[in-house]
Amino acid sequence: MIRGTTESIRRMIRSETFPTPFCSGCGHGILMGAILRAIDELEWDLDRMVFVSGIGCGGWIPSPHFAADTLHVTHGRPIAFATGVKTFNPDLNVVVIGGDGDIASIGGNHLIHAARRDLDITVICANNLIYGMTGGQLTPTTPEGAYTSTTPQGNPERPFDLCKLVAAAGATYVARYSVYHVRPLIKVLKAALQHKGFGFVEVLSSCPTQYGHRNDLATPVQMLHGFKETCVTSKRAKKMTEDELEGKVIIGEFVG
Ligand SMILES: Cc1ncc(C[n+]2csc(CCOP(=O)(O)OP(=O)(O)O)c2C)c(N)n1
Ligand SMILES: [Mg+2]
Repeated sequence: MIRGTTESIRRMIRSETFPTPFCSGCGHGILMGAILRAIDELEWDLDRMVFVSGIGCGGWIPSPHFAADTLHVTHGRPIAFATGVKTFNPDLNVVVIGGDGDIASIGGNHLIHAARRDLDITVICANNLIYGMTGGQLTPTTPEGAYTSTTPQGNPERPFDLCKLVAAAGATYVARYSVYHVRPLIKVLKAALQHKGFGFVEVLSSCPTQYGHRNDLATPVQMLHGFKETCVTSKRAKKMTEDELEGKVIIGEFVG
């Protein structure tokens, strides 16, 4: 098997599950491809991996698409289930993939305590800034002022910076990129998978259907362009003033 080819990626997908349930322009498909490419480049055996996801569009990324053992569990509880899987089977590579609601809203407490324990799992948060699957309600990561189905006059709340949150809680590998930044994203996914301890990757993902069309980013291209404009690397951010950083999202490897 030659790695990095369409064939080597296809063997990791249950073909009967395609096409995916994602809307056109959804970034979760790009993230799905990046995760599979990371595993392919590492030459890891899917039989030694378990993927755990909760309810939400982000939860569809591994389940039922990955040709591996997948647990599709209660909304907000994938890290709790993953804790059990890893504790009982310490030799398996356990990967949680879920949305910002799943991981950081209803599942927020599991997130910080798994980070505090430095549990040896990888958590990939597909952050589309919204509850995508249930109609576009705000989440703890929705930017201040953003329009959602439950904040028609703009979000009055301050969002979590998930990377700062898990780093403060004790995570030993932390990184963030968007689905626009595919090559560096694959690189940090590989690092997080290989990391011994709690590895966290936040991935800004596009949701033109529920988020974009309410926030002047109605097309898939506008959403990706938005990530290109909004994201600044941690290296560049160091040279920017607080005013210049207003409204920007810092990307890169923060811990590890
Ligand atoms: C215990 C429980 N609470 C609420 C719901 C309803 N629910 C299902 S998915 C979801 C939010 C999905 O948002 P997110 O996790 O960000 O994933 P996305 O669809 O945006 O990828 C909610 C509130 C549920 N299924 N179970
Ligand atoms: Mg979401």
